[in-house]
Amino acid sequence: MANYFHEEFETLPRAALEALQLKRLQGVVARVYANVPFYRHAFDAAGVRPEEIKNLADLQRLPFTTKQDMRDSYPYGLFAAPMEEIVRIHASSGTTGKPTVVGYTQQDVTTWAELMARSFMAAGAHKGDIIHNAYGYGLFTGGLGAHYGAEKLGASVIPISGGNTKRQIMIMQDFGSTVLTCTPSYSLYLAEEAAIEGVDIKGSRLRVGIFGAEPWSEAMRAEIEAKLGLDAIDIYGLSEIMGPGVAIECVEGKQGLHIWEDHFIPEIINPETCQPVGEGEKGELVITTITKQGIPLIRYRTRDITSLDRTPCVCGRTHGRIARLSGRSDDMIIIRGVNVFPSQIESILMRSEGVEPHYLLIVDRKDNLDTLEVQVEVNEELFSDEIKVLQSLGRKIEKEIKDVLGVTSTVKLVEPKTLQRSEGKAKRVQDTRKL
Ligand code: DLL
Repeated sequence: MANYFHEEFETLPRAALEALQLKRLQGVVARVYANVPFYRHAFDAAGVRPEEIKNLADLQRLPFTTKQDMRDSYPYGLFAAPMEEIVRIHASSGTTGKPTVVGYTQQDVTTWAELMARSFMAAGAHKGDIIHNAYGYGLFTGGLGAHYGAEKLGASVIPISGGNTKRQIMIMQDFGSTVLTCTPSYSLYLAEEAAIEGVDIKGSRLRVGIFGAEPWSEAMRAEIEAKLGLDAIDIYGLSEIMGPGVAIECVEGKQGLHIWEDHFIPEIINPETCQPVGEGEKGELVITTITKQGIPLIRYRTRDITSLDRTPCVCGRTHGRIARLSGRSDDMIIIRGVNVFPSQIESILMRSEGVEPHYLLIVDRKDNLDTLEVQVEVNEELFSDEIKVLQSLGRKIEKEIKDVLGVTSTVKLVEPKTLQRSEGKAKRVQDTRKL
């Protein structure tokens, strides 16, 4: 049987969970209507009054909230609590313009720590663990989010943050870290540096890795588990909604990420029509926060693509599971009209022997035609092989990309350790068309 942090809430029967959701939803809708002019105007424009939310289906009568709405209210316009009540501020960097700002009340910070502690337990971590937290500390929610959750769990947390990889390896060995928290790409970088230093990371005390903040694939999980000798668990979250700990896989199932439905109501919509998709179908994840005070969000469009599964899980948790996130609708690259997610290419690359999980997609436009170059590292052995062997592997991957995705590409197999490594979110796409 699984270990729970909040057994009662994590295993609530569906009917009780929905009753709780409705009560909390009614509360938050009334609160934002009273306190946030943006929502008052938006609900009035949609012709819905808070008291008309009588069941969970009524949620669909409310308008969506978008990242643009957050930008337009920069920095504090969507806050529903007075500034004196806000004890923490985080922000997500964003690639364009101003960051998206979020504020937490004391209660929000407590809820977050509890949900992260829940997430740690679902992943198989517990009191007594030594948690090596290599998510960046700062405005990014990864570092502090995991930190307070680890403390709430009662584990010992090493607030190492990102960077200085050699030192991280030494500390991990000397301090006896049992749990690693960082981006999946950084975990591989750590494994690679450990090998250079002659450290047997696979033989270390690490038992669980809790990886998220960027898309990764099932193939990458296999690679990480093989190189680091741990259970690699997928964790999801976004600063707008809370930070890490919105959803996580359970170590028993590793089949989708439980989204904590007593705090968040998930919906999956067709991003074009904004209508709900059929059960189990893929679409854009929309989340309503039902307990947040600082900045509650109603029907927030995450842009993340997934599906929702409410079939029972082996771990006994009753909260629905979202499928591994295949990418953001705005990370999707359109090459000659074909929609491509970097994670799809990653899956193809990872199937090839000798190919390393370090890659970069370069999209360009030549003579009005989009071009895709896939740069990927190969291991030493392959790289020192005959040029013919390399060429034939490159062609094999090109063919597979064409067969699976319908896109023509040029695959460039590059020398080991030449592509840029990242301590946080990996940069997988360089789209020079926009320049
Ligand atoms: O990345 C929060 C986080 C920190 C999650 C640490 C997990 C671990 P943001 O910087 O606001 O917050 O970025 C949120 O990152 O909308 C997704 O597109 C992406 N993302 C987060 N987790 C995953 C994941 C944090 N497990 C954005 N798989 C989200 C795929 C993910 N994408």
